[in-house]
Order: sequence, then C-alpha cells, then structure tokens
Amino acid sequence: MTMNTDYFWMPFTANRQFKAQPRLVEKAKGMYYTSSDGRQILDGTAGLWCVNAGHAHPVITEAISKQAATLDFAPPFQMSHPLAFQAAEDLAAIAPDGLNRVFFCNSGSEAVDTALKMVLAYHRLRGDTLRTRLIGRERGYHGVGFGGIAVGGIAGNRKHFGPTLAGVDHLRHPLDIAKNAYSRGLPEYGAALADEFEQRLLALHDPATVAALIVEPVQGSAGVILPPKGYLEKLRAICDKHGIVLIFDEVITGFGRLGSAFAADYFSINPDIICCAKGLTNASVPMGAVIAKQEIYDTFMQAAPADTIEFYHGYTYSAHPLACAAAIASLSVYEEEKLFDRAAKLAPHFEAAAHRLRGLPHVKDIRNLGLICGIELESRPGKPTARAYEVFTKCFWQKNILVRTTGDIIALSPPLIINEEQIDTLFNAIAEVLITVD
Ligand code: PXG
Repeated sequence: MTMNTDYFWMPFTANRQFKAQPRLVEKAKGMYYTSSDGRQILDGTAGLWCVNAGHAHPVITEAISKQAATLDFAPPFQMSHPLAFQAAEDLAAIAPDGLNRVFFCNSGSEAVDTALKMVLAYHRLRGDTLRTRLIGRERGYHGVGFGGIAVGGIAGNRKHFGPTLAGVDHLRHPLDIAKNAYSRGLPEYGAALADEFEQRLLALHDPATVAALIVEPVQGSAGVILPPKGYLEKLRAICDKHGIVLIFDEVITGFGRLGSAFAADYFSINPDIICCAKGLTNASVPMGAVIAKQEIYDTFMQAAPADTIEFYHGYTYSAHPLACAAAIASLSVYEEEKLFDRAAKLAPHFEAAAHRLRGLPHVKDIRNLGLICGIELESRPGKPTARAYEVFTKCFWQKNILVRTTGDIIALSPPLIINEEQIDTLFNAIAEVLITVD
C-alpha cells in the first residue's frame, strides 16, 4: 500500500521528523505489536499507559463487535440505554468507598474538565460561592482542554495558549533527584513539600476561596514523579481542614498500574473525585469517567428544582454504547484474570530489573512504583530530549521494543499481563541501547 503522509496532522508528534521515517504498527495481540515491516514489537508502554489487559483481548473485542451490531448509538441526553447504568455500577463497585456516582465522557482531558466544572458548580449550589480557585501542580499533566492545561504544569503544553483560566495556582512538584535518586518505590524525602499548600498557597489566596486541588497520585507524563512518603496524606488532611475538594487524576494510575484498582487504594487515601480513562476500556474504545463522592451528586439533586437538569454538562458520546460494552468487558477481564494482583506480584521483579540499569552511561535516576518506571538520562548539552529520543528510536528499530520518552526520561508502563522474562527483555534491550548512545 502506498501511503501519503501529508494529510494527517499528528498529535504531540514532531510531524516532519516522523514523516521522514514513519514508525507504524498494523496489528496487535497480547504483549506485541506487529510493525508494518513485519516485526513483533514488545509493548513496554501498554500503548500509552492504557492497554492494561494486553492487546485485542478476545472478551473485549467480542463485546465491542456484538454491541456495534446491536445498538450502535443512543442519545445520551434525556435518553439512555441499559449498558450505561451497568458500566457505571461496575465502575462504582471497584472505586474507593463512598465514590459511587459516575459521569461518563470520552477521554482523560474531558474527565478533568468535567471534574473541574463539577466542583465549581458543587460549591456554588451549596452556597459556598467564594470557592472558585483551582490548584494544580508544576509538571502536572491533566490533558489538553483549557481546564486541564490551566491546572496542568507542563510549560510547553501551556505557553502558546494564552492565559487559560483565571484563579489558578500551582504547588511545587516533589521531584528531588539530589535527595531521592534511585529510590525504590516511594521516596523518603519531601513530604514537607505538601505543607507549602497550606503555608504558602492557602495563606496567599485565603483557603475559603479554594475550590479544589487536583493531583496525579503518581505524575506520569512529566516523567514519573512519585509522591514522597506521607506527602499525599498531608494533602488530604489540608483539604479536609479547609473544605477543599481533592481530585485524584487517575488516568494513568487507575486500573491496576500500581497493583490495586486505583492509586487511592494503594495509598489508602480517598479523594473526593477520581478522574479516569485509558484502562477503563483497555483503550479499545475511547472513554473517560469522573467518579464522585455520593454527597457531591446528592448536592446537585437537592439543589436543582424538580424536573430540571441538575448539571449543564455532557457530551454527544457520553456513555457511548460501544464504550460501555468495552468498559464492562474490560472490568470483567481485570477481575477474572486478577490482573491488579498480578501487577502487584510482578512489581518487585520489575523494580529489580529497572534498578540493574543504574551505573549505565547517562543514567542519572531510576524511579519506580507498581508497573511504572522512569529512567532519567543526563541531557545532551544544549539538546534536551535528543538523547532519550535516540534511545526510543533504537529500541524500536533495532531491539523491537516500544518505550515512551518524555524530555530525557524513558517511561515504561507495560500491560499488566507482561511476564518476568518479558520484563527482563525490556530492560536488557534498553541497557544494550544505552551503551551505544553518546
Ligand atoms: N490526565 C492524566 C494524568 C493523563 O496521563 C490525561 C489526563 C489526558 O487524557 P487524554 O485521554 O485526553 O489523552 C492523561 C493522558 C505520555 C502521555 O507521554 C500521557 C498521556 C497523554 C499523552 C502522553 O506519557 N496521558
């Protein structure tokens, strides 16, 4: 097949560089992609942190194809279909205690913007009308909607797009390589950074004006930044003290990545709202969700006059039948195959394999938790990202493995079905590439 690459404007991609030598995959099954030149590529990134049950799982593909032939679409406003309620119930069943009301959307970005709007409306409906400020974190990634980039803290994702939302501020991120390099699991140092939320930001803005704090329990996109021991507990306590809604953006950490359904379970900290997407459908059909504490839902139900719409928000494809079928099937696969437990059991082997890369050329930190790992490289002088990009392309073309890089950090997040041998293959391949890169 001849392929003209001119027309597709690729997302978050160096289009000209990519189109000069396209990296294409045409099939996927289990742990492997098949590239268009016929190679089997071991997937070290679960697609993009999302194919947790492995590719083309038969239970999920069958559910989707059956659903497409049965009910392709149902209007989501003032109408619905049974699978929407089933999917919400199934998701609530694995969510932390008290989080049991589910609003569906189609991506992580939409989940974040939905959650932010939900919180603003919630405070207003309670008569707490001063609470309009939103707090995020430096290097946080919350998708690409205007709400998400406003609370997000990756400079490159914000700088071209003007002032975004007013009334937003950011906490410092907790990455401190000088003190915590090569931590295995959670870093020891840095819980005190959470105190800055109260001591600096709330002191500056007046806590009574702050609507919500949104954090990724583990920051993924910016290169695997782990919360120091005790840090998230402190954020929860400060939010409680001041009546601030705590949102966990679990788009990456949801559905087993840390060896539990949600990071909230892993840390035993319940947020008030969880945003999720990606693994919700094993990435087979786009879907996102906001899981809210019942009290938030009840506030909307009680505040609006009878027979009126309570939340002026929703998408044409909210609770799309294909996505609902995919979510129900994915959640059943996670449960049937005990994939979250599997991730927890594999985590020590994954950690050991990751840390064997210590001491290799250019490696300056290795960070891991559950089945997430970040390997941070020294940048080439004056050429940030170039060294990690070379590792990525060599892994793909020469070693038949897919890794992800962000800045000069290699990020790994394999499907939870990976086995120990494949984990070793993944890290050995990266090690072999690192010694060839200058
Ligand atoms: N929140 C978090 C925490 C995410 O990781 C989103 C929101 C947005 O989801 P959508 O579905 O709108 O893309 C994400 C997405 C990377 C990478 O390089 C990660 C994501 C997206 C793109 C790249 O690791 N995560």
